[in-house]
Amino acid sequence: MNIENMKFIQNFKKIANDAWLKGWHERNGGNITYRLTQEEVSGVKGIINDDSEYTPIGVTVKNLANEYFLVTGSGKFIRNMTVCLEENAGLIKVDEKGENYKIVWGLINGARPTSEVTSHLMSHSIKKEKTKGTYRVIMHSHTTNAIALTFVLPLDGKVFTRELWEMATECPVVFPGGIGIVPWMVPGGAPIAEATGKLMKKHDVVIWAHHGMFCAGETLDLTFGLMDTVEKSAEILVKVLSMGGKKQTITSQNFRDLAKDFNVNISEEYLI
Ligand code: 2HA
Ligand code: ZN
Repeated sequence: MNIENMKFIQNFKKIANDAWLKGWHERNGGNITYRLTQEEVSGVKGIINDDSEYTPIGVTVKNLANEYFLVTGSGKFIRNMTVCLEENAGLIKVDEKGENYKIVWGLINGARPTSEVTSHLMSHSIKKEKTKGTYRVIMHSHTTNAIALTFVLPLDGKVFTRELWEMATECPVVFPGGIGIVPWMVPGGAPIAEATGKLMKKHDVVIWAHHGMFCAGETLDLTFGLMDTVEKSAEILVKVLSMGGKKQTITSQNFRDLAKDFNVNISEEYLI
């Protein structure tokens, strides 16, 4: 079977293109990774090349031993994922210790996995543990409005969560776990991966101040939808602040009523 016809590849290209059209991925900005299912790994067995060298991940992710990921390439443009996937993305395999990875398909002509591969794998590891393996996607986007807010709001996850929940009624239903904030850090290494991973224990959404957003989810569609919902809410907040700020809003009691009717758990820490 041609890998390009496989459903997960088609879904990956679809959300990459949708995210590009949203304006979240200028030049080589942002990166997406997907952990393959057992069936998908079996499906690609015939085309993978096991000969490449291992590269250190930079952190240890024991529970990802022998897992396969579809990853975008370092310096590659999200808008080109639909043009030629094997030039711009590839499959990597993690070794049995969870310390190294190797490229087994794609990333041709000397391309490397995303510069944020350490943050992605760290977050995958934490989500796999926390969700008993149901989460498979990490997406990092340069979402304009969420970034803009990191210049204005205090860099406090409780403040971001509450402000963004208030901007759209469905928000606490879509991200009841709230948002974590990483203060500005040098991207691309183990320290920012550890900081992001720590927040991923509690949240599906982590914002990197003055840089972008990380979202985690079960499927490519759900993860894109989460990113889209948070960014839409951030856009409303930017408009509200530009019009002079809130004159009325959704109250803590409104949120409690919503939680009851929609059967979601909303932590009281956001409802003070
Ligand atoms: O350029 O988004 O964070 C890729 C990135 C780095
Ligand atoms: Zn980035």
